[in-house]
This record gives sequence, structure tokens and C-alpha cells, in this order.
Amino acid sequence: MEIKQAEFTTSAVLRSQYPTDNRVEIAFVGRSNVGKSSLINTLTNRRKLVKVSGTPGKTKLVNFFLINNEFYFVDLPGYGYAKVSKVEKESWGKVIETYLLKREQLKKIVLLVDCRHKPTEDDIIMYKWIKYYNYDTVVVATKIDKLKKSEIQRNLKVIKDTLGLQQDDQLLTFSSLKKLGKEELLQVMEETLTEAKD
Ligand SMILES: Nc1nc2c(ncn2[C@@H]2O[C@H](COP(=O)(O)OP(=O)(O)OP(=O)(O)O)[C@@H](O)[C@H]2O)c(=O)[nH]1
Ligand SMILES: [Mg+2]
Repeated sequence: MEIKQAEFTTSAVLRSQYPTDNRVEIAFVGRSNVGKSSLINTLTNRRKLVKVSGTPGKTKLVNFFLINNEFYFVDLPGYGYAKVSKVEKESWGKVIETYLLKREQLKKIVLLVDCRHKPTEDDIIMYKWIKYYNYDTVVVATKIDKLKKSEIQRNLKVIKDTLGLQQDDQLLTFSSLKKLGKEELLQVMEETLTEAKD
């Protein structure tokens, strides 16, 4: 699949603010600073479609981007940023939960984890949540350019074991910096769209 068109559609907090045209949605979740915005920009060949933040934890809204006039990328707020108040953390949790609850057109959740670190407690909660609600997921280990070749397999195993990935969960690697893993992830998305049409 090639992404030829990507445009920001809307930012939302409440369900009533989400698009209502029933197009397929592919959502991106992960810890703040994991590289979510960068990954979306890389996939869409746009340098500034989504703001890449120097200050982590900036995106507190659910952002919808219309792709190829066909489906949506949904950028969810990054979780687990240490330097925010408990109240703020709870409000983010609510924003994410509100979106994930019974979103019929949501056909794939891309869960991003930093390839260098063992998934955090928040990542584990997120993964369990995705599974509990029966969404299809693909886990993407980001910033793979930061690892030596010899370290990659070992780190992927830690991610797999810590999250307790199931057989049918895909695990991919990605680097926005080096533009690695793009084709594989786009392939997963194309399959998602094809399945949604059946
Ligand atoms: N080395 C390397 N750095 C990356 C990569 N992707 C993102 N970064 C850096 O990581 C930082 C965070 O990137 P973002 O894309 O803003 O991360 P985010 O997950 O959207 O963060 P929030 O919106 O704050 O939750 C930035 O300084 C990026 O330049 C990558 O593939 N490799
Ligand atoms: Mg972001």
C-alpha cells in the first residue's frame, strides 16, 4: 500500500466529536515519547503532519487523520509520562478509554513500545486492555536504529515475554530516523483494510 494522501480531520475528546462516516480506523497507542507522531509522519511521507514533541506528553486529544480518502489513522494520547499530575493522568486514561470502548470501525491497534526498554506496567495494562476488548493488534518496537544488530532479537524476546504476546499478535520493528520497517507495517495495514471489506 502506498499512502498518497493524508490530512488532519479533527481533534476530539468526547465521542460526539469523532467522525461519523464509519470509515475503518487504525489507532496508534503507546507511551509518551515512544515515537508515535514520528511513525505516523514516516508512514504518510509527511514531515509535519503530526507534531513531534520536544516536550513529551503534549497530545491529550484523539486526533483523526484521513488517509487516501479511505480510512483514518487515529493518534491517541501518549500515556505514562512521569511529570504530570495524577489528575492529568486520569483524564488521559479516560480519553483513551472513551475511544477504545466499542469502536466498531476500529480494525487494528498499533501498540508502540521502545525497543530499548522492557515494556512498562502501563504498556502491559494497555496490551491487556486491547486483548480484553478483542481488538486486533500489531506491536511495533520503535527506534530500532538505537540498537546494535546483535541486540535486536534479544530485545524483541523481552518485549514478547513481558507483554505475553499471543501467537496471532504480530511484532514488527521500526525506525523513523532510518525509515526502517515501513513497508512491513503498511502491508499489515493493507491486509487490515482488505479484511474489513469482506
Ligand atoms: N533515534 C530515533 N529517535 C526517534 C525515532 N522516532 C522518534 N524519535 C525521537 O523521539 C522523540 C519523541 O518522538 P515523538 O514522535 O514526538 O513521540 P510521541 O510518542 O508522539 O510523543 P508524545 O506525542 O509526546 O506522546 C523525538 O525527539 C523524536 O525525534 C526513531 O525512529 N529513532
Ligand atoms: Mg505525539
